Amino acid sequence: MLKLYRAGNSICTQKVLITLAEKWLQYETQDIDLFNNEQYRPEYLAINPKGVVPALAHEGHIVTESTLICEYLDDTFPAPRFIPQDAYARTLMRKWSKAVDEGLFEATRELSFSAMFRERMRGMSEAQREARFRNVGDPNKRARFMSTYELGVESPYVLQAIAAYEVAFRDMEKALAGPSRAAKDWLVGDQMTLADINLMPFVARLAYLGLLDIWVAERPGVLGWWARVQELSSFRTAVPGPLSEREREAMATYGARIHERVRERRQAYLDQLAVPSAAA
Ligand SMILES: N[C@@H](CCC(=O)N[C@@H](CS)C(=O)NCC(=O)O)C(=O)O
Repeated sequence: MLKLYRAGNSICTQKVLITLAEKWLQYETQDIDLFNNEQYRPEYLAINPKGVVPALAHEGHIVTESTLICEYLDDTFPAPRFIPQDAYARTLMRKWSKAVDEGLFEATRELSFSAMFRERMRGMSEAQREARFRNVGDPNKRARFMSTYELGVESPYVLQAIAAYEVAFRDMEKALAGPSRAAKDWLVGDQMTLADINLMPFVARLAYLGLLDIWVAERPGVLGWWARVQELSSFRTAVPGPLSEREREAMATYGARIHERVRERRQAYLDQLAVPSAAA
């Protein structure tokens, strides 16, 4: 039997839920309440020493890291297949996973945190908040958390997030609607792969925060992809399905409060990238 350790509205868990739904797999779940620091309880740290969700238990094995869990599921239950068989296509798929793991995940965390979770943490008692920061063992992660908690959308990490999304959407647009090729439905090859599944929750989170237009209003390839994603029953079951009305409202409300400043910071980032003309 498969058992998934998960948290509500966790983007990393959502990738795994989409993969499970695409494969029609049955599984048990255990909820880990991140706002009650359950991820740092010794019994959970024995499952995932990083103190994060998701984690998957299967036949005596524990698999952590959402990208690896999705690959494990695809290798173990290969019908239907979401890892391309062709070696080059598989490499392209993994490039997208790397983009998520090496930049987009933190980008999404920073934006969500600055918009919303920051407010939730403000509502915690001093002791709870301190426990939360103290328990984050990785100094880099703690610095990010504290900066975004203290500075919100003005944090330098939010600028990194804005830049990471810019690069990801630029590359997605190139892959989906590049000028030299006909528009494509999916990022790698003709079929949906783990590259698409990996990205879905990250794009969805921006959409639910009401921030997606900042990056994609003029990217028809990405807009077409996002429209296709929202039609998938696996996506609907895994991502918007479990969200409560309160969670949806919170994302929309808190996202709206930072929209203008995120837009301005993205514009400043683009302006600073622009090469000055020779006449200037
Ligand atoms: N690279 C990991 C990241 C996991 C991760 O950070 N998960 C978040 C939820 S999306 C979490 O558990 N956060 C709790 C915390 O940092 O205290 C993965 O993809 O599984």
